Amino acid sequence: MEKIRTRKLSHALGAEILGIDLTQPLPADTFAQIYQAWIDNLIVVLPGQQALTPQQHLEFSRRFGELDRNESSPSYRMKGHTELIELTNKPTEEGNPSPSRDVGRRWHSDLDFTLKPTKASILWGGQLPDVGGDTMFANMYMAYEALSPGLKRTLEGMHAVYDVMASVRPQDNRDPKVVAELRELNLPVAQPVVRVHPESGRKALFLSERAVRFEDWTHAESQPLLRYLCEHATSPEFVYRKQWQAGDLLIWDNRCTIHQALGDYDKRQVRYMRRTAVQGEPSGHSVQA
Ligand SMILES: O=C(O)CCC(=O)C(=O)O
Ligand SMILES: [Fe+2]
Repeated sequence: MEKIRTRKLSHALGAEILGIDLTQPLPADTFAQIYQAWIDNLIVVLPGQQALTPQQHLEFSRRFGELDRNESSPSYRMKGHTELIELTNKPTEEGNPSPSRDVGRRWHSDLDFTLKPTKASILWGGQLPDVGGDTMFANMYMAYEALSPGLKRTLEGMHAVYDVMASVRPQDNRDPKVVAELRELNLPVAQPVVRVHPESGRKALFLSERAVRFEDWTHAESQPLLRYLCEHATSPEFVYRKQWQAGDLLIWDNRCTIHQALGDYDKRQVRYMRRTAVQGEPSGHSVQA
């Protein structure tokens, strides 16, 4: 059995694996090593996948589990592919602005605003601007472990209420039709603030800038602690900043990380990404707005 070689990308999280070509058959034992590297490092990057077709992207993703059909945001779907979304600033074939041009500008875990938050997200960089278009990731195990015993006890059993509207910043250039669609399709849910990772068995903080209050707390009561926890979790020592190369395939674990797409690039240049999402365990419950 050939052993894969990993190289750490930062102190907090991320590893790169070289020598994988996903246009070729991938033996089960090689996949098992990639999967374990992903569990251990939270993020795995497979560079050099320029030739990856949508079909190959889907097939590789299915090895992680059942894919999400993007019912919470149908506008981002790639034409003819329910399970693939396009994240790009490139105008549509009809010449309209891309519906996904400003997705992910606030810290979040994918589908944290639904009752089935994502397990793995698998993002392929097709075309990148000359500089920037980076994505930041934070290690939520580390964020949890660094809290005081007192705050850990307080958070145990608490839930945070997520509102999809909190994913949209006022300064973003979002399509009003897409914002209305997000609102209509996604009612508020509450998620536990501390989750036990089903595979590693470790506790992770589960919280993001899409949380608007704690359940059974008022907005005013919730704000200072929400802000503190998000700031804490995204401290530089828990963060990795991904600078993309075309052909990078990045797999992240949404159960123990949060991320943010920076938009730090010249919007006259094209950034074109495709992504799948692997369904996670059901989590949380519905709440009144
Ligand atoms: O475009 C990116 O870098 C990431 C966007 C995002 O939040 C996602 O793909 O889930
Ligand atoms: Fe995301």
